[in-house]
Amino acid sequence: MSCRTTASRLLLFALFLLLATAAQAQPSACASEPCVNGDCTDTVNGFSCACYPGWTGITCETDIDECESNPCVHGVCLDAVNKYVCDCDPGWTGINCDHDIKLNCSDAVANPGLLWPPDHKLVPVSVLDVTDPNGGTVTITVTGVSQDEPVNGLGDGDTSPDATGVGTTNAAVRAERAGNSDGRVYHISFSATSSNGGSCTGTVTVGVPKSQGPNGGPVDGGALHDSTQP
Ligand SMILES: [Ca+2]
Ligand SMILES: [Ca+2]
Ligand SMILES: [Ca+2]
Repeated sequence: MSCRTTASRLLLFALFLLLATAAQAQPSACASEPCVNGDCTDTVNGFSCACYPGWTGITCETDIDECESNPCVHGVCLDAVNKYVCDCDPGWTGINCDHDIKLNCSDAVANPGLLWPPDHKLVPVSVLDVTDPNGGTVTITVTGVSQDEPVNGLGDGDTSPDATGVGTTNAAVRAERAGNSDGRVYHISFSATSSNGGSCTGTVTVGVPKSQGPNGGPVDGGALHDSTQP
């Protein structure tokens, strides 16, 4: 090894030491912890921040507004860190308040469903089995009553009206039918609302057989006559 080469190497080594010392003397830009909500990395020009989820900005100082896209279809959006929470309007549920809280009126039944004897008395009838999957309290309102026989036809006792209770929780229908027909069927229409805000509508039927025998019916001829008419 020549003397000159050795001198060159020593010079290079000295230069390296000098540079290394100078670099160490430079204060770290990350030392002051500029990234409020993120991880800091020193760069040639200073620092850069890798923001935690939900934060943005040069120093990750800004909480991203996750409500900006209006994700809550039927409710108020509350911004949080890296998420949003929807405060749903009554009657709506789901993460985005886009699920209608529907009641189930399709399984509703009248109680009682059959009336006997046909003594022309008005009998209170309840609507049962309307369910709220969310556990709310269900309120029934009778919206109309109709029947398949005339309100005051032949052979039915000359009474009218044959139903009351529209606008209230329970209907009352008359225990009668035409003696010369196939039995009477009342159609009680109702609406149901839940304390959760859901609602549905439905119809239940109440029958008055012609007789108690196997062929006594009642046979439903349809909702032809308004039972509440005089
Ligand atoms: Ca946010
Ligand atoms: Ca009648
Ligand atoms: Ca009938």
